[in-house]
Amino acid sequence: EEETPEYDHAVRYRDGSVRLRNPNIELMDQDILYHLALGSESHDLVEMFGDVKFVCMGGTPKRMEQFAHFIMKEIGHKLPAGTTLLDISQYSYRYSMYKVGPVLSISHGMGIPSVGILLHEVIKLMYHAKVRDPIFFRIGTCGGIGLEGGTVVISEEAVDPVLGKMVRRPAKLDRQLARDIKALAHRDDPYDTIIGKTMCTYDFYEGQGRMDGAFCEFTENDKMEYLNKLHKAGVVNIEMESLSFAALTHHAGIKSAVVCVTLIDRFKGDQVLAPKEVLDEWQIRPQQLIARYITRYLQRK
Ligand code: R2B
Ligand code: URA
Repeated sequence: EEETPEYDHAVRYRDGSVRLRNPNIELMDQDILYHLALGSESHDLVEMFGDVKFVCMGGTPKRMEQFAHFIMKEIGHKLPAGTTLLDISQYSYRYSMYKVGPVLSISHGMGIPSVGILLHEVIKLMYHAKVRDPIFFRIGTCGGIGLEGGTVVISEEAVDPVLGKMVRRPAKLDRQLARDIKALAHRDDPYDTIIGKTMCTYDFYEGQGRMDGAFCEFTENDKMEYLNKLHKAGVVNIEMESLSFAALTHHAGIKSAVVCVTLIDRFKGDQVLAPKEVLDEWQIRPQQLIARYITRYLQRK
């Protein structure tokens, strides 16, 4: 078997398939992936998911359903005659999951706990299905700091706000993957695609220095000082999942990237004011970039 350069016996088997750092799992008679509505005994996970290579996650079920249709077109995948795309996890009533050939498209909800629960189960799914060297992407939205709305940001790392100070946790994203994705931005795209630091928060309102929540205990000055401090520290965008996304995929030895489009420049306001059609158009941008990556990858094979 060929070894990948990042081969690590703690997190990979020799053939590159995902290994769990939890000895309890293989001792269990069955493993129920509760929030995915799947189980290791009730389903043939190798048969269903063994060919997966890319796991793409984003906040909403609708966007991830759209991405599934989009990537199907992009990679020229055909569903078996008489079938339609179905939400594999529909009976979990929590997350939605679509499979298009080697691509999984899954909604993760909002915030670190939600994406964290999902990642535990998806990483276990990779293990049960014996998936080799999967690559995980988060394709999402964010607030920009000094960036025009519609800018695409590829995270170079995720940082954590702790009492206004930024604390670095081992939340590593794959820098080479970030550069490879960046290289796929088209020169004539009518928006910027940049690499930068992403701050991950536990709240959308006060947690991101917004003054338009149900409460606000700080002044406009405090807010501007806060945003300036972030800007100076090199933070270009704020969202709510990158930290656990980076930490958990890294801990599992899985390559990952976070690509988000900015919906607003936080130096200019708090409310997301762009019309729905504009927001929809913006949200396709990270999807297009990742679709280019996946398409290239599959053509290389
Ligand atoms: C971006 O958008 C959501 C909040 O509106 C949150 O999930 C995030 O990270
Ligand atoms: N998502 C966030 O977390 N923050 C924003 O400002 C916009 C989208």
